[in-house]
Amino acid sequence: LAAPRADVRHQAATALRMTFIAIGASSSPPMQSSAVSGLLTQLAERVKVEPMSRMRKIIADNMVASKLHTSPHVYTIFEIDMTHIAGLRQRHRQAFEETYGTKLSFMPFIMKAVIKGLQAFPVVNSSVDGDNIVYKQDINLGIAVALDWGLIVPVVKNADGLNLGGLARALNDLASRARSRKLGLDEIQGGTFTITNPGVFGDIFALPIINQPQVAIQAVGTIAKRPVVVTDALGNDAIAIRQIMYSGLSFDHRVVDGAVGDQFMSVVKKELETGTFGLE
Ligand code: CO6
Repeated sequence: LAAPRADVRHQAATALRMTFIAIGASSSPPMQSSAVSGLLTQLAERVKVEPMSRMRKIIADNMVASKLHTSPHVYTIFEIDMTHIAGLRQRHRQAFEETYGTKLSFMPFIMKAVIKGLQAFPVVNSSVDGDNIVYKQDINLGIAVALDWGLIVPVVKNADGLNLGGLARALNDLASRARSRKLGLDEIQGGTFTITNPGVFGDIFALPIINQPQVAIQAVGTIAKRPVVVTDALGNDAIAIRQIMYSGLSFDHRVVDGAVGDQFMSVVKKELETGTFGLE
């Protein structure tokens, strides 16, 4: 069917608006204004209007509350050389899977490095309560998991007590149950810091919105081979192919100053570039 001409659509929309005004003035229950404007919009433009799902609405409300009404966001981006981690992963992948019965992706390494950063700078693992800073004694890592129908952030509780195998098991279990809608309410609560990995979609770097009541969130971009300048022990420069990742930290300037955000990221970077992760 051909779409009605714009003037016809406009006349229809006007007629419908009059009808709604008349209905609104009668004793029938008033129609919700969003439903009315949705119908009018459908008539006036070629669009499809659908109500937000419950999950979409919660995400929308939380994002507005965090960014506009709660945390003054500050951002920093670090370049991290993941060649060392890629090598560790390659060398230990098979034995790891045999020992722990789960795959070894980049994420458990990133989680471990983040834990080290949070231990060095506990304010990044805090919350704000009125005029108080609440330092969380446990490190509960929220991990953003993309779903076909939205986004959820299950929490690896007491992540600082887990080794690489424990982190990988917890992450893969939570992510797979998130995707099959089998998470309990307590498994999406109590996070003290969040990591999001939009790098799986090819994202170079991201500056995400803080997941309240936390004060920081780290995003990891795609890990890709890039030409970089390296300097050897004698001071000679060369261009080398390295596995580079850009990682963004969004933090709440009420309690985390720029220097602390950067120092936290320096610890994460150093750990990822040189740490042994209990593997070697
Ligand atoms: N770079 C390159 N390759 C990657 C990366 C990065 N950053 N991350 C994972 N991978 C690879 C990984 O190694 C796997 O490859 P193979 O080893 O060859 O199998 C593959 O991608 C799939 O990884 P997988 O998703 O299975 O596992 P991973 O443990 O790395 O991640 C997850 C688990 C739950 C974090 C992830 O699956 C996921 O859902 N990520 C999306 C997170 C998301 O949607 N975040 C919110 C939106 S983004 O907030 C955002 C500010 C904005 C933009």
